[in-house]
Amino acid sequence: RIVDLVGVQMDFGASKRGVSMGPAAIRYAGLSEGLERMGFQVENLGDIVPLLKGDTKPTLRNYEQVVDVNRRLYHTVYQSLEQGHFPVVLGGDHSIAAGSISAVSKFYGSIGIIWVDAHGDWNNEESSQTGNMHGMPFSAVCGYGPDCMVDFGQGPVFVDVAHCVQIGGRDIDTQERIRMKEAGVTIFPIDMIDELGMAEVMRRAMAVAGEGTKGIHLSFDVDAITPEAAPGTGTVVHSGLTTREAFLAVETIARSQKLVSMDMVEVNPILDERNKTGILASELVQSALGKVVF
Ligand code: DIR
Ligand code: MN
Ligand code: MN
Ligand code: MN
Repeated sequence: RIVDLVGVQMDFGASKRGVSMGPAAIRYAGLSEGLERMGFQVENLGDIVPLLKGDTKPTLRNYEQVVDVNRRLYHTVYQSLEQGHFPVVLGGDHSIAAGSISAVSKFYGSIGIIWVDAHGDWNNEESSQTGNMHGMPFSAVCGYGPDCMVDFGQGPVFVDVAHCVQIGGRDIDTQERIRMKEAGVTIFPIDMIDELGMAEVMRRAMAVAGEGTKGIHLSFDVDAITPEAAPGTGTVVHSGLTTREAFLAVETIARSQKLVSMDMVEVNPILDERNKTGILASELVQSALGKVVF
């Protein structure tokens, strides 16, 4: 099986700079080597680099650079899938999930999404308090806007919210929460993980995302994990997933054999401690692809 690694040096979707160096940090942590030890053939597609300048507006900050990168990522991921490869997208801020998921959804027609994140990423240009586009991709890929993030002239195929799961949420904006509930996303916020345990949450999540779909896309924002374990990210939120809960989540997805693509995003090396978060991200990708503990 061939894994395509594509980095996206994007930080224009976030308020803090530096998450653009995330792909390098995850690569330095030994991701290719680890995947090769697991028996994968790894094709390194290099990094997508944003335009130096572009248009912006208060409700969609740096939208021209964000849209341009997503359009290029869309084509890269689509080509990867056409070749029968497994695309792994390394961020970069989370706005890039719009391009990667658009490609997976267009290719398969019907997919499920598992979105692991402290945030909902379910804003659009009206509901967002910041205009930061990394807070919008989940909404965009499900057809709730902003459409510019997912419409590259290909005829976007939106993901059915009936197969979408949010895991680890604990910092959701007021309007965003209303929009998520109205849309009908299945949500396992952090307090529900406390109560049910991650094993049960993942059993339920796999049923929602996996049953009746051709495959699952995992979009993993490292800020889902508690800041003590993952300090290298731009919008830390206290009391998040433990590392073991995070590994249980991705190991469960791996065992299902339904994973067809993934993003690992929001690793910011400027804010990290000796690449702790980059190393964790690299390990989580390997586990999502089936690395076993014993
Ligand atoms: C906030 C923060 N909900 C926003 N979002 C994210 O700007 O829309 N932070 N994704 O990582
Ligand atoms: Mn996110
Ligand atoms: Mn987040
Ligand atoms: Mn269905």
